[in-house]
Amino acid sequence: MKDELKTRFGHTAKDLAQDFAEQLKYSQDADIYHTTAEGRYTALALAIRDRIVHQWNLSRKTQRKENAKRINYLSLEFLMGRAMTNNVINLGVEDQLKEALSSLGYTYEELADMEPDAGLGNGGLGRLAACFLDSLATLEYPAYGYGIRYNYGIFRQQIKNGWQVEQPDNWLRNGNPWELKRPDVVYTVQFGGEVKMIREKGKDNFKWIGSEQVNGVAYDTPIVGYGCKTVNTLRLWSATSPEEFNFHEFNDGDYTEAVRSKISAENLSQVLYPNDTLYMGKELRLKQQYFFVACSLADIIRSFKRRKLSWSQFPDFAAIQLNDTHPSLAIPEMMRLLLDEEGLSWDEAWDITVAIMGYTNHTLMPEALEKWTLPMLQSILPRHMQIIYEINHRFLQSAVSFFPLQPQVLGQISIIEESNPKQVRMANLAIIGSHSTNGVAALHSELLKRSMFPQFNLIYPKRFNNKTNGITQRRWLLDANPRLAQKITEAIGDGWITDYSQIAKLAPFATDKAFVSDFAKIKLENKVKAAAFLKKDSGMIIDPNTLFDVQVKRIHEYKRQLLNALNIMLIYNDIKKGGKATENMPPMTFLFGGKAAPGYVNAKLIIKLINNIAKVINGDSQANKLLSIQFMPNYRVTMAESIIPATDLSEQISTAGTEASGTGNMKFMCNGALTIGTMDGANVEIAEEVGKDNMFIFGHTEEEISQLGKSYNPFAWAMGDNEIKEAVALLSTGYFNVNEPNIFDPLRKSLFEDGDRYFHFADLRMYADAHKSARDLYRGDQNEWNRKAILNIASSGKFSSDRTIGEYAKDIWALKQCPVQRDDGTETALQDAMKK
Ligand code: KUQ
Repeated sequence: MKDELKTRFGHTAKDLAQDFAEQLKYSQDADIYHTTAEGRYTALALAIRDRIVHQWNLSRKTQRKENAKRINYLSLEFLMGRAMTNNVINLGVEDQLKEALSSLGYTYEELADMEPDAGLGNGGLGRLAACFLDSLATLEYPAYGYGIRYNYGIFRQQIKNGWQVEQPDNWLRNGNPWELKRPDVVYTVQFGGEVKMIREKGKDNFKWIGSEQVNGVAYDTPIVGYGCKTVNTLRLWSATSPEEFNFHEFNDGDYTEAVRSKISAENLSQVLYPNDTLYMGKELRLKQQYFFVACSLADIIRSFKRRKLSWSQFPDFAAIQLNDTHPSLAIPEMMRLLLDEEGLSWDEAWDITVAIMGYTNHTLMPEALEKWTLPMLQSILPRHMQIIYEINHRFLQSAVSFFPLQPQVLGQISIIEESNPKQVRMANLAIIGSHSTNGVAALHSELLKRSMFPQFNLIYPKRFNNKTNGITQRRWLLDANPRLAQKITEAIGDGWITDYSQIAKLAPFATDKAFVSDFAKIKLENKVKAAAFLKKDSGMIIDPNTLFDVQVKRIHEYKRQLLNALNIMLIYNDIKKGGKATENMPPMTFLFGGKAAPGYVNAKLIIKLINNIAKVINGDSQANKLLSIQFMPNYRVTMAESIIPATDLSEQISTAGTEASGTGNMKFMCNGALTIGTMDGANVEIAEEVGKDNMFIFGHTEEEISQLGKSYNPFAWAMGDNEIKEAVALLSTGYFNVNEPNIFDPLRKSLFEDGDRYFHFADLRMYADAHKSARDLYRGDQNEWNRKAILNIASSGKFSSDRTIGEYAKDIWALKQCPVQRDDGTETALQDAMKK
């Protein structure tokens, strides 16, 4: 019998076809001719997952055996997108799989296209976490990502009459074949109640007795490193009601109350808050934060305790990185666990906490700063509030010597803001309670020290550091742009896939006739593919034989989609007048994409304005020969993978000093788009790498903006330039909203009456001129354009998240790589089954 059992898990096309067919038959109860598209996708995903699980197990065992330190990346967002194509590439079975499926009469792309995006994030911050997981696994660092398994991710965006309409994103509707529920990994989290002091052995002990309990159950998703050696874990918590709690009320006869509290517990992990760079002090959000922090720390501590070491060694085995302040309750929670549960002294607990925690700041925007009102924190987390007070007390005492006789400075750096009601400043807590505070690009990190936290920098000069963001070249080039990836590999070998600094070897090919012409051909093919994607996705029709000018990112005033829109008005006006600025213009398609926070009125108005401009211009038989304006509904990771490789001109035009880093800028760069942008965020470093001559840099620098400051008069800037004046008149006179009077008044008001906070008019002339030089170059010298595009790719080596993660590992986490042997599990699947 033993010998007759056939093993699975092989990697030939035949093995894969066999397993796919078996999954269809046994997990979907269908044969290959009678099944739904969803069923085929799920069957294929399960067949692939089977090939990952053994290596996953082996990775865990190896990391444990080697006593390896592990990084625990705490993030309220992981914007993963699709898993299938990424996993297939990293497993190294793409060719075999295509063959297997075609032998059964299916196409791989068709099945892969059935997968919904895992949209558990808003924008750059969540996608950064996803890129980091890919790099951590590929570089073989032991790592867990911890977050929330939201039942609903970022909303699906529809456009109706030009307005954004939000639809729920029920991404788990058909189940999720990539995750494994771990019913045995479950922790109980409490809220509310009160803190009792119990005196024991001459020591005060605090006992927190909550009034509400919620269970967190782990759902694990494997994170496959390229080459499938290390497979790490993304562990997401789902909230359920604790059994006992229900039974209690059930037995009291209050069935409805039991059901109600069960539902209320489950509310916690229902939905991702759709605000990007915008803080809203909602109680449910605070509970989400504590819920996932408490489950994650309990899990990290359980895993440390298995090693049976002393607490002082804890920081040698675990590092915790806080992705923004969203998980900053980890600091008081760690203190609570070490003090109240483990009985350590304050000083012991504090040293451990500070040594383990690292904090990444992602923004300077004041409206994103998290400040919980003290009464809310107090009522939901009474013990944490006590601990925060004690942390603050000790901190302020130690800070006095830095600022003698300056009580107002102490007031600024205090964790507690003496407002009414009082507020708890989570960023201050995060800086004080961690050994490292990093920004996400050089300029941003400088500004953190210089303008946002100068006093903290004085107290803790060694804590502040920079970790310039990066992106994974495996998803954003190898996976998203396979034809270009293939060309690059033919030119310089495939070392760039895991060592992206090697992309520099591409530089000489910028003037290689054959390579340049292949590059141009691939760009056009990608445009044709992107056009087909958009046609299918939203019925949109665009012409691949035009310059693709793309601005895709969250809609936010500081990102200045409005600047782009104003420039389009200038261009339009010039075309109508037969002016000079457009006389030799190449035909262009302006593509916009991005979601607005549902409560952000001006962001939603910007979407409406773009759509109205599109309607007028696309319907104007004179203008539409040269101009097509498109708003692509429901921008998401999967759309980015299609549109970015097709882009000629990448719009990165935020007001200098406002975009912490940007990561879309890097994705465009490595796919051979030229950047038109300001000296903001990582654009500064992109300019350093590729040279300003190979970009279209414009606008006031951060210094110049801050010098303009209060004396800035947008009206004078706008009216002093005749063409801008005419374009503005289009907006003011309602040219784009003849049937909807006054709807854009709030935008006009923000520009002219409220002082144009983001300096649109200070930069518009320079932007228009830079844009014209881009158009001229594209029209006039395709070879030169392509040379610059290829130089951009060749200069993008710095912007791999592999580089970023290497720096975090060395400077912040003291983390070592832990190599895992590759083993396809062909034999052990059977051996394990017979082990018992
Ligand atoms: C804030 N802050 C609250 C959700 C997201 C937030 C809720 O992080 C990117 C940067 C980018 C920055 C973004 C960010 N998201 C900051 C946020 O705006 O510039 O590239 C990753 O660091």
